[in-house]
Amino acid sequence: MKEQLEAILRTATNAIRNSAAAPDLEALRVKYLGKKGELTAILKQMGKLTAEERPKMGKMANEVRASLESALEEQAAVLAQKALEARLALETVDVTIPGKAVEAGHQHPMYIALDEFKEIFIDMGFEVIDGPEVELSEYNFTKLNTPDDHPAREWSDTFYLDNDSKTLLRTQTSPMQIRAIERYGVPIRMISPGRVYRKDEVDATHSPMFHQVEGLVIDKGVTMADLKGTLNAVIQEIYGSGTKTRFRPHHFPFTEPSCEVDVQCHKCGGKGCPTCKGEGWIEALGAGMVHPKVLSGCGIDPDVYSGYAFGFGLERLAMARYKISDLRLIFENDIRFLEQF
Ligand code: 2NL
Repeated sequence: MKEQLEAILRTATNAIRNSAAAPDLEALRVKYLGKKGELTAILKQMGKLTAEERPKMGKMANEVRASLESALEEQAAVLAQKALEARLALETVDVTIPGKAVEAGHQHPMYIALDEFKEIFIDMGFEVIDGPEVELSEYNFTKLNTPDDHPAREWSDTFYLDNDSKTLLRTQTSPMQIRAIERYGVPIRMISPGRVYRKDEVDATHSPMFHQVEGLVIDKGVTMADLKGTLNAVIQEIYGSGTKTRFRPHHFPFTEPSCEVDVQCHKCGGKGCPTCKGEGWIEALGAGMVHPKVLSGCGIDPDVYSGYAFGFGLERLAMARYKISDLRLIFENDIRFLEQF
């Protein structure tokens, strides 16, 4: 019997130490220590022993049971630890895996140009003021000395929003300048950039929506010399110092006198080339002295105050600045185009 008990201790301990999972361990406990287990089977044979051997074998059997129970406990702890380690390994987050790159875009080239432009004027003490795109005809036309019968008010040119031609999509940003005069009074020194709308067919140089920047200065004693001096200074900033300009007489209903300002062609230096269409000059903007009727319409005495104003298309400026050949590229938002700036 002694040999049997020693054999059980050996094989059972081995089996326990080698078991790989908790259910195996339970099966071993049943196999050796259970009611129908091997150790129990041996104890049932105790009756056959002599009175002298019985207590010895009983003691030995108890020691084997205790030893196997503690082996089972130890192995259970080992397996639990292994299971935990396996789970942790499985759930590890690999912080070294590169993340998904966020593709950041950038400002649209035309707005880069606008920001540079605003900066130039802010440095000269101008304020930037914007306003509504849906306007009253009164502000878009009447207060700008463009009466009811003026051809600029044609239905064929303007997006009216009602049958009485009272509301419209502004055709210029000047109505906001009128609003600014009325709200803040004079003296005033401002620029007013924004979207404007005209019934034009889309082509390489036209779009029914485009951006305009207008400027306005009203104070006592403002003259055409201030207009020329300021615009010349701005053009040197935008087109490079030494750029030659030409002020040509023109007509706008809201200014008197009026002019258009050309810059000498940067490509040919004035000789004439495809860029300037053989002219040697490229039209940059329109300007003039604010019409006395516009001033008095805003409640300002034209005998005391005078001012100048100007306006130009932002797309055209950006196209010249970045050598963009087709206006449509500015609006199509083709990534391949935008990425170049
Ligand atoms: C052009 C020329 C111009 C103005 C805009 C203006 C505004 C007020 C009073 C008087 Cl509040 N004038 N704006 C003046 C001259 C020219 O724009 O070629 N625009 C597309």
